[in-house]
Amino acid sequence: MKRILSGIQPTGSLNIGTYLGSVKNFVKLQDELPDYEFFIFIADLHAITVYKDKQELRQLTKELAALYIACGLKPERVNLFIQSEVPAHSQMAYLLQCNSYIGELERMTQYKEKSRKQETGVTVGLFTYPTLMAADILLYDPEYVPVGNDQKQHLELTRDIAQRMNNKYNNIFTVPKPLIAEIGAKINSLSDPTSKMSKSDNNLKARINLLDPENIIKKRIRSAVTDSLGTIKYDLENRPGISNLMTIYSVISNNSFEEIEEKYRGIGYKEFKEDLGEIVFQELKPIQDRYNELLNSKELDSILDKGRDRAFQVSQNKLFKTMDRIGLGRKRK
Ligand code: ATP
Ligand code: LTN
Repeated sequence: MKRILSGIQPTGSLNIGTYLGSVKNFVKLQDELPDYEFFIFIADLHAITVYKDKQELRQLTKELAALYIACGLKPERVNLFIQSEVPAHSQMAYLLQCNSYIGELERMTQYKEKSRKQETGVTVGLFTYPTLMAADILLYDPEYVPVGNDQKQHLELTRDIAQRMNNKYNNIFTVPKPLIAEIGAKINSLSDPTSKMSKSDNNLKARINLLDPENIIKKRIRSAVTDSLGTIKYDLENRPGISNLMTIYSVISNNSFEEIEEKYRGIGYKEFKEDLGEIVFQELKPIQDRYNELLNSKELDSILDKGRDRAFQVSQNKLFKTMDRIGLGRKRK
């Protein structure tokens, strides 16, 4: 069966950037592509590349799993699991590290940015992170990997490693393709609309979390940075603030930019922002209700058990096959 796989890091609560750029796309795909098997996992091993408090890491991991289901992932369609519960991920990462070059990892933009921002020591894990991500992917032979734009480079590296190993060891891996949502692929920060809305940004005003209450949602939109022109017009390069808000509007309401411009002709930011606050709240309300029901339920645990078991089966198989091709251990019958 053909497969689709993606991962998300438990580095902070889910915000509308990740939701609109990634989760929503996933929810759509599970229905649009009935003959694919889906895997989605919480990448907790990725999260510890920088120090995380133990309790917080556990809490966020569970919260994310519950939120994914609350956002509409169907457990009968998607294998949802926690990365660290499936040991083949770290084992495969080592095998891939022995087939990757320091130079290519040094070129990764995310590594360069994150290591620059890092005040204390930069860990080896942060540096080898893309090889763990490549392992996450190659273990499952997915045809597609839905990611945001920022992960494209990591996916290209994954493809390079796969091709390199396929040449050396006689076609072990499916070479995966990125699946980038056309619109909503990038939602930017509400306070600095030229950079990505990120869950690890220290500035709370920069984002709206899926679990934020109504008054905070509306307040964040009201105080979002725009410009002094006061017209509702999409122009990403020159007017990133209003264009970002229009992107959010468009992805949720399914209106095109032209339709939004038409609707708000002669109307200022204040009214547009009021409407957008309401639209975002209405989108998030049912998600929050379902989340509260799920968080400490047996249902969530059994979904994660089922996901882990299926992931274990597929990944362990692939790991053994790869070890065999490389010549590690005794030959398996
Ligand atoms: P961090 O701040 O820790 O880097 P993040 O907010 O970028 O985290 P991830 O867990 O790295 O979130 O991302 C999960 C998925 O959602 C990825 O595919 C990523 O590209 C996508 N994504 C994250 N933030 C956005 C955003 N603002 N707009 C669109 N897609 C996003
Ligand atoms: N690195 C990704 C999260 C991630 C992922 C993956 C995405 C880890 N492993 C495998 C797709 C496939 C991120 O930071 N968004």
